[in-house]
Amino acid sequence: MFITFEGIDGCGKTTQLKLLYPWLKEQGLNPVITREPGGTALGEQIRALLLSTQQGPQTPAAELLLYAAARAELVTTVIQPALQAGRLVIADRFSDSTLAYQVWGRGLDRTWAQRVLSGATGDLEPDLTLLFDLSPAVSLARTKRGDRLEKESTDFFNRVRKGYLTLAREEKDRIRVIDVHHKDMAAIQAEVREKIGRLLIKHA
Ligand code: Z5A
Repeated sequence: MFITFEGIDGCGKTTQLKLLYPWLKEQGLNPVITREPGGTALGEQIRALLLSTQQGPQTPAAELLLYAAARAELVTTVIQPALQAGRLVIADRFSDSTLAYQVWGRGLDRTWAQRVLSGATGDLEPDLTLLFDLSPAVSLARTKRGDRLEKESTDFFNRVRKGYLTLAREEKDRIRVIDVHHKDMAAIQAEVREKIGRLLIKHA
């Protein structure tokens, strides 16, 4: 099974993934946890480039292709082997990030982006995506706003959020939205466990 966590910067998804891990171990699972961009030696180098304020890509197309290159490496060398071995894989970001950030955020053509992603992932789709929905007004106050993406404007993050919510409307079965406004970490974690627990029971 393949699960992804998505949302704008500062939405709390990485915190939730850390809280989830011991619970999954208690359930007898030994999940593979990964993040994007990154998760492989090449991916971590691409990540450094993408987040660098000095060496990062100058064009949206180059940006998208770098995310896609990191993902191709991750899918082939980490995610698919783990899935084939029957492991649960959870990724902090996957293809929905590219659609939300590079298509809605940067304005790239969706059809082209989807063709590139299809080639990079071999059409791998998550079984479940948890979208942590938070307004940029709240999330950006939580981030350090130091890396290249974090320096983007509130308008940019509003477009990214709109992209995510559009994707969630289009794919109601796969993408489950968790509204994280005015909720503490424990309350959000209870929702995460409930949604993942259902999927685990369905696939037991
Ligand atoms: N990107 C892209 O453009 N295209 C792509 O295809 C992909 C990615 C894959 C990766 O940066 C950047 O690349 C990202 C999208 C873009 N850029 N942006 N902007 P990253 O990996 O460094 O970062 P990230 O994934 O965006 O976020 P993160 O650092 O992992 O943060 P988070 O998961 O969103 O949030 P967090 O670290 O769990 O929490 C943030 C803070 O809020 C932290 O201090 C927590 O203690 C606090 N927090 C968490 N939950 C709560 C609640 N409930 N209440 C109050 N405070 C909370």
